[in-house]
Amino acid sequence: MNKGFKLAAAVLCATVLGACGKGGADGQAAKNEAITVGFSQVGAESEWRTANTRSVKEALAAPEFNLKFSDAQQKQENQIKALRSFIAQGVDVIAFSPVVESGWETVLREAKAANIPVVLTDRGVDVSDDSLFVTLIGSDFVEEGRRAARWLIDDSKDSTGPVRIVELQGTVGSAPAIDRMAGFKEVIGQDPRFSIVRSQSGDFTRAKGKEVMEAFLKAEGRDGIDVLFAHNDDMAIGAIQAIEEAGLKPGEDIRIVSIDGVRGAFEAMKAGKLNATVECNPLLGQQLAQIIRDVHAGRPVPKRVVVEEGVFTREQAATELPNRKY
Ligand code: GYE
Repeated sequence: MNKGFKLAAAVLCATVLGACGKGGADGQAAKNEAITVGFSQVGAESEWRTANTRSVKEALAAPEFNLKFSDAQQKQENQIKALRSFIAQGVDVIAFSPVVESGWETVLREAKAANIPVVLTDRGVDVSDDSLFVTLIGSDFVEEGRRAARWLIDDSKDSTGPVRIVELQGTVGSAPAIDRMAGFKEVIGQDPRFSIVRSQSGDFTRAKGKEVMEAFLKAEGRDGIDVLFAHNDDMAIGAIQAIEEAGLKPGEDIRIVSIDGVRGAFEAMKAGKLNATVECNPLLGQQLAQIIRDVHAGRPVPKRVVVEEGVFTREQAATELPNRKY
């Protein structure tokens, strides 16, 4: 900033402050005003997402917050529109869970130019300039993929033969699909018994999970698949239906490991149809609210906040089910 401009800015501030100073009450009102947050959600594609939306809405409630919530129905163009509308409305903070990783530079620059801080939740973005967002609160998806693979290796310790895996991937280009695949492959790749024979996106939904699993079964035959790795529980639950309709026993004829740890997965494990789930916690609302408070107050925040998570198996399902919060 050049000197002349700084001076002009100082004078302007003094003038504005003077105006506010007249009635102290005005200043007070401004201080207690709700923080307006524009939140752009991915969609309502899974049990995980529903729990995440509930958590965000509960934590960003009135009177402390004025939440503008927008559902993108899994389309990036809808999210970009929502972000532009938040910028036009001059919200205090933008928070969003980016459906895919790439293609955000332009709109994030627009937010920066408008001086609106952007907080990422759940999924990350791929940008060259990471000053375009303040922080990312969410899980370590690579580690989740590794955990699924480690469970599988452990569960296969008594077998010597080849293990043919089919993979139901999440939304193409999304951070969890890219990272879970990478983490899983990294660990599986160290053991020559394992091979991924087919891999396709089921877009994180039950319906697509079922459809793609049907195609896998058709292509590989009844005996061609030993294991299903699904990037989320919903796709695994859809696939379980396809496996049963093909006359096979999910959890036995085909072992299944998925990610999220939602209630539906615990029920499927209790019924013996799903072997294990890697936890991915959707209850990010409170942490998000705190980060937004800090950002709004100008306090420093860490660039990355990682959520703590575990792994659950069929043996633990019945005991753990009553404790589940999503
Ligand atoms: O695993 C899946 C959802 O981004 C972590 O999105 C999230 C994923 C979650 O649709 O169920």
